[in-house]
Amino acid sequence: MVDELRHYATGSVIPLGDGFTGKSVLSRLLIDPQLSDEKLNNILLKTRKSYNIEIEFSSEEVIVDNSPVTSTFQFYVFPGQRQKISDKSTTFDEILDVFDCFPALLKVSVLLLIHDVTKPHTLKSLEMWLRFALVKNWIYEDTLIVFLSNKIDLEPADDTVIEQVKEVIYSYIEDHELQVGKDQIKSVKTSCVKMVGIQELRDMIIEWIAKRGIKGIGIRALEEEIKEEKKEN
Ligand SMILES: Nc1nc2c(ncn2[C@@H]2O[C@H](COP(=O)(O)OP(=O)(O)OP(=O)(O)O)[C@@H](O)[C@H]2O)c(=O)[nH]1
Ligand SMILES: [Mg+2]
Repeated sequence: MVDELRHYATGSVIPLGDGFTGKSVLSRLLIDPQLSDEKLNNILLKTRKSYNIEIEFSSEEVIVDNSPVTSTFQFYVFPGQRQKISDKSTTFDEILDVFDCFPALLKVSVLLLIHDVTKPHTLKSLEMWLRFALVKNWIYEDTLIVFLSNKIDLEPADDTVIEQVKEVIYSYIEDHELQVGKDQIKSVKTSCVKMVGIQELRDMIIEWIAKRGIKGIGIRALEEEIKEEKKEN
């Protein structure tokens, strides 16, 4: 009886990358990929540089092993800047300090490493971002790592570079003796302007969290379980 009822899985998603690579815009599109052209233009034009944490979430039902699972992903988007630009501006490290003990940030289900294909320095700094995630112990055996080449409407992404980056990510994983397989390191090419790769990435995240996220069962299922336990005793 309980098996027939809905199960739930949740997971946190953290996009990491330099400022202006597209973390905020991408996260907003992943939450709602079926948006109108007008809403898309608004998001592209009106998203401002982040100076605080941005939290977004979305749920979708998927079938896992013939059972429905409600997969909920929560985005925690930080500012990309690590250097102080002015007295009033806040940095990644300052914002993270405030949220450091937040339970959802103790284990990250999906880590998005994002770079802007038109700016080679944003690719180089991904090693720094990955090291940061490792130091924080965000990566564990149920983490999916996705390397994102964003803004491909402006320049094509280089497949050779993508494969090399995935190898580098894996070598870090091996050095830290983490139980993360090579198949847990993926890549997606995206364009927020042309809405390329967004649905693919969303499906990847939803499915991963449904299968490997933090499991729970709904209130109805819990009630049903308690009733069955009472009957048995
Ligand atoms: N051409 C193009 N522009 C994009 C794309 N994705 C994002 N942008 C633009 O890039 C700029 C930066 O995007 P944001 O999402 O604010 O970048 P961010 O990584 O959150 O930046 P910080 O908040 O400073 O860390 C915005 O002007 C976006 O409209 C894309 O795929 N193609
Ligand atoms: Mg931002």
